[in-house]
Amino acid sequence: FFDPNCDGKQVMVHLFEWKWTDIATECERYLAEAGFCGVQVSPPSEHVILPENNYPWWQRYQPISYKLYSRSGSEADFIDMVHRCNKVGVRIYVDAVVNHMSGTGRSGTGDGGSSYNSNGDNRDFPGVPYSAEHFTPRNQCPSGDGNVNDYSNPSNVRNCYLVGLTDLYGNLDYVRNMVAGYFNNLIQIGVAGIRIDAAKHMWPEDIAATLSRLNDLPTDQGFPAGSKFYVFQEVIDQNDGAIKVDEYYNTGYVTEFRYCSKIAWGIKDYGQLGNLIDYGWGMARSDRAFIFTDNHDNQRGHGGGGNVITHETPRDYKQAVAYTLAQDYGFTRIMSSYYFTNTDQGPPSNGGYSTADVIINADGSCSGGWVCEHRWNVMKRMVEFRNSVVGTSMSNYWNNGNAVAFSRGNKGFFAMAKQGSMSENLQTGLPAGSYCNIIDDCASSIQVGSDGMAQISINNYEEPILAVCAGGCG
Ligand code: ARE
Ligand code: CA
Repeated sequence: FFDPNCDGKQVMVHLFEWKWTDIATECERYLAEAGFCGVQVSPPSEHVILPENNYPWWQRYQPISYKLYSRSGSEADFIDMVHRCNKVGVRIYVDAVVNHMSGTGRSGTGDGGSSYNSNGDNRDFPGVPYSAEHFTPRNQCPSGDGNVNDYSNPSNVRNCYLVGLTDLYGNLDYVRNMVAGYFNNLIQIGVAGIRIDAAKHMWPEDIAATLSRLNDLPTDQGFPAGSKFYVFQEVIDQNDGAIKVDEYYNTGYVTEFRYCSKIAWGIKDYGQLGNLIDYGWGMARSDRAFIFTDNHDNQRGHGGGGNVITHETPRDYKQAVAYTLAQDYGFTRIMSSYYFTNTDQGPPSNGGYSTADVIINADGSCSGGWVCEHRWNVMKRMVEFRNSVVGTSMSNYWNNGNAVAFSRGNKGFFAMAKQGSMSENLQTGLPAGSYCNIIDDCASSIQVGSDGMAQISINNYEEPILAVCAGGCG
């Protein structure tokens, strides 16, 4: 569960709410060449449809079956996407919602034709099928109203209903088999791994028992024999409750949300950049930490949002992502968003439920309401940098409060200047030679002497970043 199965590549992108047809094309026209490991896709499982809330993005976090019919497209579109992306070496990671089904008080029919009824005491999901006996018994949940409301109590967090979502009883063999069946179907199609949504609200032993039922990845989709599903688990541990990320180390990586706050502080106050990884804080060990500057929740104030940097402040955001990809902690994901004015607002649409195509402009940027951070030049270049320096650690760390620099072994060197300019003679750790800055597409370069020293100059207000690699990046 620990290998992302992408030939050592280091960065995944979340194409939040993109349609399967657009993702397939994006793998072929951009992601493969840019060196991305893969794509986290929005939940593909059949979900509630909520016209009364104007089809919010979060309707996909209320599954009604494990059929692959969602707002992003049909099962056939999904399979075609996985196959086309695998063919060009870009992996697909599914956002798997298996802690719960729909919210209470809902009924209807999904895109795959499955009916559901969670009104009153009904828990009918014939598309799986699940019925009332498959949901966590009320007497297992210590809260007064049956909902999660006490994060200091593991039974409350894991046995009660998260924001009113009907909680699956993961202790049952039946439930474990149904969830494992869903995952094995994804595996058979060629999906390389999953994000486990709301893993914090599931018992680690239930996750382990479910994953123990999984098959190896299929060799006919280009995976070496014996490859295992990659797993990263959404556990929001901000030192604010009883559940700790390290309870989940046996079943995969864990989301490290403290990193989001830390990088935001670091960009505001460069002096803090040296202290991003704080094991005293309980941050996950590097070979289990799944990190990102922001995600689909905290960029819009859901899921403990707040002090994070997003695409809305592009200059800061470029620095935050650049630093995240330059340093050596964790496995990294970058966000690709759509513009919104309302935090519930769904993706750009053709009116109603139908998601609009992503429009690619002649200069490679996006329009039609899609931000496409992953296509910004700084992000693209830093993906090349991270892939090029894999396996090295940070050294020659230098920070004067306004600018920061470090080497990645003898393979790469990175520098960044908060005010837009710097000029310092620094140890690069690189062999003597001339190296060009990939961030400005090699318009500038540095000359490293036989002692490894170089004059490091940055003069670029919008993108005050320098990244060079021995032998070129990417
Ligand atoms: C929606 C409505 C609710 C309604 C519910 C059921 O907003 O009002 O009661 O439906 O009908 C997303 C949205 C929710 C949405 C849900 C289902 O964010 O608003 O509810 O979909 O449609 C906790 C969890 C963490 C979770 C965050 C949001 O620990 O797992 O809350 N994140 C994931 C996803 C979300 C998704 C879900 C889970 C549900 O990434 O996108 O919800 O599938 C502290 C704690 C954290 C806690 C955080 C916020 O930081 O430490 O544990 O996160 O506060 O409460
Ligand atoms: Ca639960």
